[in-house]
Amino acid sequence: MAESMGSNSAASSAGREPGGAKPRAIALVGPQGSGKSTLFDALLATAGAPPRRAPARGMSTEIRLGHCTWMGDPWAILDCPGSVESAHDAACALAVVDLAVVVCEAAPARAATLGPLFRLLEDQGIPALVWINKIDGLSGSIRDSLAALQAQSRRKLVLRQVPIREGEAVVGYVDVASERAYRYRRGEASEQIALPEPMREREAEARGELLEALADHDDALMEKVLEDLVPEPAEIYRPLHQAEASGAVVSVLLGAAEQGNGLRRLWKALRHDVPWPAETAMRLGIEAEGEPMAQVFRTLHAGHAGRLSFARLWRGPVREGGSLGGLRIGGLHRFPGGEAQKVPEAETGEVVALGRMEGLATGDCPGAAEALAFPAPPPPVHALAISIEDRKDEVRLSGALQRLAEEDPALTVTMDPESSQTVVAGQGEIHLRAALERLAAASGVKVKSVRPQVAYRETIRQAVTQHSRLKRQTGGHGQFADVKLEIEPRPRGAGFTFAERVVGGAVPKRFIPAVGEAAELATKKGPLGHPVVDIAVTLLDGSFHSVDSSDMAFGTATRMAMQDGLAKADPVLLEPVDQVTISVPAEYTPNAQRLLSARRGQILGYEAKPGWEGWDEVQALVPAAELQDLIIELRSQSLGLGSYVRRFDHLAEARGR
Ligand SMILES: Nc1nc2c(ncn2[C@@H]2O[C@H](COP(=O)(O)OP(=O)(O)O)[C@@H](O)[C@H]2O)c(=O)[nH]1
Ligand SMILES: [Mg+2]
Repeated sequence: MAESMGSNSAASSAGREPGGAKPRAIALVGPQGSGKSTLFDALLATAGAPPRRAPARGMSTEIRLGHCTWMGDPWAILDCPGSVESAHDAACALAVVDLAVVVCEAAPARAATLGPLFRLLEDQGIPALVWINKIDGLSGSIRDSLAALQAQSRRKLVLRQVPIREGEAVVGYVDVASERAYRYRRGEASEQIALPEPMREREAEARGELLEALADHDDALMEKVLEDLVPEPAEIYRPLHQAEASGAVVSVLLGAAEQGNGLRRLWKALRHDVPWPAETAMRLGIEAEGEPMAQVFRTLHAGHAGRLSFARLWRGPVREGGSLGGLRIGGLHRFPGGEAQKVPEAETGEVVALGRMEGLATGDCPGAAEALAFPAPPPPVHALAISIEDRKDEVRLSGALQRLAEEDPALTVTMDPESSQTVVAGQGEIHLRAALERLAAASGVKVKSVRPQVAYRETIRQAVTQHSRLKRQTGGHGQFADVKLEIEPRPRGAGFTFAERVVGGAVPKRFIPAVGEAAELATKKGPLGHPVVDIAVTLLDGSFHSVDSSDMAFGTATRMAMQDGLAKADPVLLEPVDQVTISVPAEYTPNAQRLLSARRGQILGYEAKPGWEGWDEVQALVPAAELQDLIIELRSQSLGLGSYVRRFDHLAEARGR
């Protein structure tokens, strides 16, 4: 018999109405290379969605959306990129789905890579299910894998399938809830077999754990467990749906996406366990009644299709040409098998792309009276300055840059007024490289990337008195001004001051403001080429000419005095020093400390990261110039898990640079 698909058709009624089931949405998330895209294709194929033209595998950096129908229920599946640098894209998608399918491998040594994802799901209250993929290559016991995963999850993980092995190879599984055994068949539904005798004990153990986990949340089941009675399947499935929807437990399923193994079992679990849009709406605080409302989780400029706003429709229906939150819906697209297709309307629960809705940004909720949460982009950890070969491309480039930032909230584009550099900052080297490639493709402009300039400053270490005289005779009317300035160092952070101690009107009052302005202007660029900070300038004395003196003449004389005076006052370079907080799993804390010390960092200490069991936060003061590639090395020394935040702390003398 084929893997049973309809046996438990008395599904929960929350989303079912006479008109049929409301569309549900899931996101496939998990580490890079775990098989999310393979699973995405396999789920769509198993559901009979039209095959896609090009299998877009490999290093996926974009979210993919697919629509399909499984046993009469409509679904949207989001294949999310897995790299840490794309984590914000995944977080945006997770904000609008009913459940996350965490795709991972049975590799206890790398279980820690799932920590941040589990934490996000827990903190946001997003229901989840774990799919341990590549079960065809399982080495070691599934028990060890589960224990390693459990160590990363605050939610209780319950194993729903026990692998059946012949030698080392996994050839099938026992379904723990139904106690049925199945043998995998490549690319086909599994075949039910008799429960192998040697499996009984292991199956009973897993079943005991499942029941115990559920009994904690269900009194009726608790009674049966305590009395050693065998519960009916429905007595298991109902509390399972509830415990999963509330995030109390996370089911763990097994399979091999590439071999097509375990897919129908996964579909069945999705069908029964994934909360309905109405349940998710309740979780998110969305009113059931009201005008149509959607939440945008991604914005894309899709060539001829124009600007697409991918959104979950929390309250429908909407029609093409109709309006949403006062904006006209220029188009509606669904993605059967992953290919865009125009549709006339969309209903509550659907994930659709809204076409040409100007002014709509990622995170917006057109039509909402309620305030919905949406993840804030993480602070940038890597930056590049871009330069173009041809200045006349500037306008085209700035338009493309704006679209790029709009598509990717984890990317910031700023113009550094000091260096005149356009600085693109984001989540890592690959993130920025991909962004610049998209930029070049979209704008047709050749861009080069360089290191962003560090905002050096300079100051002086010695007080000087500088006398300067301007005397010019050009024809009749001349220019005359004479100033004597004292230039003194001030403490770090004290800033610039100007004062005067002129006696006897040696410099008339009316010229003194011009001296002060010129002195301050001269700090814009000091003898070392950087802005000068923390100095006091005092006008001590001077002289003037009743006809030839003017504001301009006193300004010029002051500039000369500043230029000469600063150069003689023992100028010194000041470099910005940032306070850096690295967060890493505790086993990598020594690596983080070593890395900071090697970058002229002054370690301030470390402590347990609040709310993150097993993680530390290492604090240090590090020169900004040393932070440019920090994230690359940090990740390579922490299984990709380390991250950091920085903020300017102070300026420090950089002698000998
Ligand atoms: N052995 C095995 N390999 C798989 C399985 N599923 C995916 N892969 C392979 O794992 C690699 C990464 O898959 P992909 O779907 O691109 O991973 P993603 O980064 O999570 O989207 C590819 O080479 C796949 O062929 C599976 O079930 N078994
Ligand atoms: Mg992928």
